Amino acid sequence: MARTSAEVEQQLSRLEIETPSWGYGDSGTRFATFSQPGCPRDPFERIDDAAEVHRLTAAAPAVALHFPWDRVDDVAALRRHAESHGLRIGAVNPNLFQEPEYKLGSIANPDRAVRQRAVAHLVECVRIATELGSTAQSLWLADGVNYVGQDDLRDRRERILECLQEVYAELPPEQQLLLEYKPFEPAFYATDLADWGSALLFCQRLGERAAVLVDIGHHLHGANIEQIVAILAAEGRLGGFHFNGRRYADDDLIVGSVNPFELFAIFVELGTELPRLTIDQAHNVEAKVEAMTLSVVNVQEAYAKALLVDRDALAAAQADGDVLGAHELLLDAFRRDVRDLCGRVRVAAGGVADPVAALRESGYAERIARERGSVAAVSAGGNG
Ligand code: AOS
Ligand code: ZN
Ligand code: ZN
Ligand code: ZN
Repeated sequence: MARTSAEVEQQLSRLEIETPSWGYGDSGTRFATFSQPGCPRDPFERIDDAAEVHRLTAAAPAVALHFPWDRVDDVAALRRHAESHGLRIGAVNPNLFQEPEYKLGSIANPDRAVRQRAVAHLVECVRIATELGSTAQSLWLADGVNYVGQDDLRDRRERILECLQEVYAELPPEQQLLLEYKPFEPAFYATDLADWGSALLFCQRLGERAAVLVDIGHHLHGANIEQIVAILAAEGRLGGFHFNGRRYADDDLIVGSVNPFELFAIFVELGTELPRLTIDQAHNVEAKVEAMTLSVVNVQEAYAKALLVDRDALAAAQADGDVLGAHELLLDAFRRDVRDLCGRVRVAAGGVADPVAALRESGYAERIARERGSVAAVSAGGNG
């Protein structure tokens, strides 16, 4: 039987999405960064923006942080600030890509001293996460090589494994180690953690609390992300998502803006066993808080539609070999208009029916622009 509306609403009200602190700051391409008025000036203001998204959607109670970008003298104050806004700290994201000494890699670097400093940063992030009450280290490695023969691919794997083992040994029991893969960029010939398989192999070598993080934009064209989800979930190694929209590569656009059917299919695959769901977007030209709000709404709608799938009928159609009958059950759910249903869930949880409209009416963007001012010019390319 299909779930009733009330059952769907009940399940949907448990959906929790993390928004990324870095998604509220200015970001750009390698060509330019267009600074927006009201751009948060520090981690506290980034948390304020995350709080606004949660106030409207009632589904974004956690904020993922990035170090050193979110570094402050008093880490406990950051936690208190988040909690005073009804938020908790989500995953901690160490930075292994910005130091000039990482030119040839961080934990895959041929130079042992560089690897040791990278590990020291990772261990420091474990300590920061503990202080913040965070339950995950979320690692993305920019490590890779640009040319055939540039470095020994097997040695690089060994170096990574050794370093990750050191970090894993430092993890307190409540923290997971999430490994994010990406096929290319910034390296163009061989990325050390290029796909879900490479990430999974490392996780299996590390231990039970290591799991794979799937970023929607980190796949080659035609990749079947929902099947990757099925495999990782079946292996107990699906650590979570970085949600965003992509058409070409790591575009980091609004979730569901390019391929809402894929997002829906991912939620169908997940069922009600949801892993950590984080948004990872870089807003270059769109209004940031609004973009993040719309992403949360799009995720809610995709999940609501997936919850409407008649699972019993689907299982029966699949068992009968009813190819299009099964497919049509998914289409039926995908075509449902769930906007009112999602609005009711948000209102019941203390949010609003139409978050994007409410955000515009509230004048939040104008207020932060007034209070925080603006960095007028176009600056050199920032990080996405
Ligand atoms: C990079 O492409 C990734 O998606 C990472 O998740 C990255 O760490 C994130 O954008 C924050 O820097
Ligand atoms: Zn605040
Ligand atoms: Zn990501
Ligand atoms: Zn990315």
